Amino acid sequence: MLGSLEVRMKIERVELRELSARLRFRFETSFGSEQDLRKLILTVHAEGLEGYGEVTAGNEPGYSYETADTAWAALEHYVLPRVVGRSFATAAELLAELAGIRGHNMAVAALETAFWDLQAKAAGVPLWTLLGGVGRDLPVGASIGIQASVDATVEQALRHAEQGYQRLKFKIKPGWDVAPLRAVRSALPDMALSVDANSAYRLTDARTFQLLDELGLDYIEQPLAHDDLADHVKLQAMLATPLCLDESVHSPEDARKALEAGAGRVINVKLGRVRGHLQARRVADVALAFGAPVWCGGMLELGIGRAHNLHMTAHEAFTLPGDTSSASRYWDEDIVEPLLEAVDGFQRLPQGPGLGVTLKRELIERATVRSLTVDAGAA
Ligand code: OSB
Ligand code: MG
Repeated sequence: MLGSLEVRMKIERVELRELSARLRFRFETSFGSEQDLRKLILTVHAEGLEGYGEVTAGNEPGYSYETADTAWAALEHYVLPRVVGRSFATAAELLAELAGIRGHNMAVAALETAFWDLQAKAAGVPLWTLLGGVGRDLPVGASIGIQASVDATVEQALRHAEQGYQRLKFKIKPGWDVAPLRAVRSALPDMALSVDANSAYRLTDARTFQLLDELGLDYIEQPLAHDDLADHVKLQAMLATPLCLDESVHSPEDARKALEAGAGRVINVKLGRVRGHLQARRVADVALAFGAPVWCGGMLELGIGRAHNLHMTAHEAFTLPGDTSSASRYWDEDIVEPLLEAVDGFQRLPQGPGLGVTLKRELIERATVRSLTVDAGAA
């Protein structure tokens, strides 16, 4: 019992919305290319307060089997009916109620993170304090999509380095890897660089990674299959560069097994992928126990998800720059105030109770494609 920080709250009503959001750039990865994104946000009403959560699924099942549509269906049919009208004192209690739902972590995380926002608002404290974080400015990098040419890649690299980003990560795919990274390395000899393959390679591509190994990258993110650890162990043994796992880690148990086996040495934590703040903190604790650095990944979030990422990143295990770059890189207008902007390569922790952001309601209304309200009376 955390005493006054733990408040039993009855979930009276949940509003789910799908928003249409256009990125300022087309974002290409090894699994596809997107610009017009379908984003789900939810508002949980309890004890006169509002908690906010965001679904981080993409439009298509390329990064994960979850999509905006599967998350909508999971929330409507399985998640919300189990919790609306019920009271919970902790996120652990809330997750226990949802234990019968296998997977659909991004759908569950939207609710779980909104519940944390409510708890922090009830306690009158910023969310990061409730999560056990350390008050500090958060170093951030930028994730740069596959570009049309090597020159365009170098240009992006120079632009983002000039903006102060503390690590640049480049998306790669077979046939688009060594050449662009060599060019970026010679343009920025001292910059912290990484690559993210989003599972596009196989162990038979080891030669490519041996060439990348010569470029002094901070890490190579998720080179092999999303459901693989065994081949990651073999690849890691051939390389000096640490492997970083993203798609392979859905739980603290996954993180422990991966680090024990030597499948990687760095962990990317994403709230949606691991089911929310409580599990994210447990993943971070596992990594800390292994001495493996952790950082906060991104899913092209709107302001609600971006704010949740920042609060999560306050945990002491998050020592490497995250992907939580400036909101204005992604969007002409974001749905929250204040705008979450990096200054000289650091994001500030939002202050004020809970998430520490307010919703721009008119903008959200205009962007809404569909909405659903589940309330205690109807549930
Ligand atoms: O693998 O980290 C990834 C975006 C969508 C899906 C997966 C990934 C990403 C990114 C972008 O790398 C991170 C961001 O800038 O939000
Ligand atoms: Mg990744």
